[in-house]
Amino acid sequence: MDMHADLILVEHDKDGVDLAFRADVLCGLSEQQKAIPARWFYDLTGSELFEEITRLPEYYPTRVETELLETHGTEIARRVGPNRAVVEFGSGSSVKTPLLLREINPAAYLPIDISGTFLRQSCHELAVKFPDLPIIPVEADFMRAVELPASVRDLGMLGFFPGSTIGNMVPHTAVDLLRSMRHTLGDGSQLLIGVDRAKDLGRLIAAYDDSQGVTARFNLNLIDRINRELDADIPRERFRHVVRWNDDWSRIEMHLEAVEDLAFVVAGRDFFMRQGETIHTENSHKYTPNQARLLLQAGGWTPSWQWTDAAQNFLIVLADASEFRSAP
Ligand code: AVI
Repeated sequence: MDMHADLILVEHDKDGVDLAFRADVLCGLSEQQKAIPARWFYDLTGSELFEEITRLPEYYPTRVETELLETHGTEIARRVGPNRAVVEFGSGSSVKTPLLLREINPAAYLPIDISGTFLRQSCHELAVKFPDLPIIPVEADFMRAVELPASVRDLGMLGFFPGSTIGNMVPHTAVDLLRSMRHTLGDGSQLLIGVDRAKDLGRLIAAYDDSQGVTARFNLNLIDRINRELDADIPRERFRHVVRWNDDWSRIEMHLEAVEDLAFVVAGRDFFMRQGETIHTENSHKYTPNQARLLLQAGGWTPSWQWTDAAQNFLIVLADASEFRSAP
């Protein structure tokens, strides 16, 4: 296997505290509307809980997107063409990534992830399934443009961003990311991206507030992580998982709501919360197909084809890197 690794970007203090995590939590808890970026959900327990979420009957996105890749794999392969380098933004899913790779017969596979641990693990699993495919892990923050190794620069590129993770970003951040992807992948590249569709509210709320309480545990696990890693004493049992639809932003929001007035300490700093006050922990934007295409256009991508399911739950869009033009 051809290995390439950029320098790791995560900084820790002498006690092993992730400095970016501490900064985000202290800053987020000091705001009027308390908020912590959703990326901090994914410690080991959070990642396991997310895997569990993807198997829940109410959580349709993973299932539907996988079915779309299965059903339309041949057509996706025809539109993409062979011998591309597949650049996945994230460590890769154990199901969806092999499905795509098997169909399109690429020249190389490059997953980009900030977490070296997840990256190495998923590359190892893929190398077993695809022994002849050059797999080149890139340890980097894909929210910024990433310089890909020289060995693949002459290949046509296909970016792959499944899972509707784009929906976890507010639109201006989503557009910034799409532009970074455009820079990373270069002229002549393509992007295959999964987007969750706007739909019936009952269906959406159920997907984020499941009957087995797995999503609630996923949300509350953030408190456990803060307590464990940032020397904090937030009383987890005094919080409840809350899911709201924000119509102005067309998004599901997850919050942690204080069930009574609370005081706690995080990394030596005192915080207070009133009963009913919340910590906003996640946004999951839902797009109509037109909105999704507009978002891609704004990010430097011209949609060329799209696939959706009969129930219109989920959308996979294939787009070409737009030519740079200044007018009108
Ligand atoms: C990772 N992301 C696309 C998931 C979503 O649906 O927004 C995260 C998630 N949060 C709660 N359930 C799933």
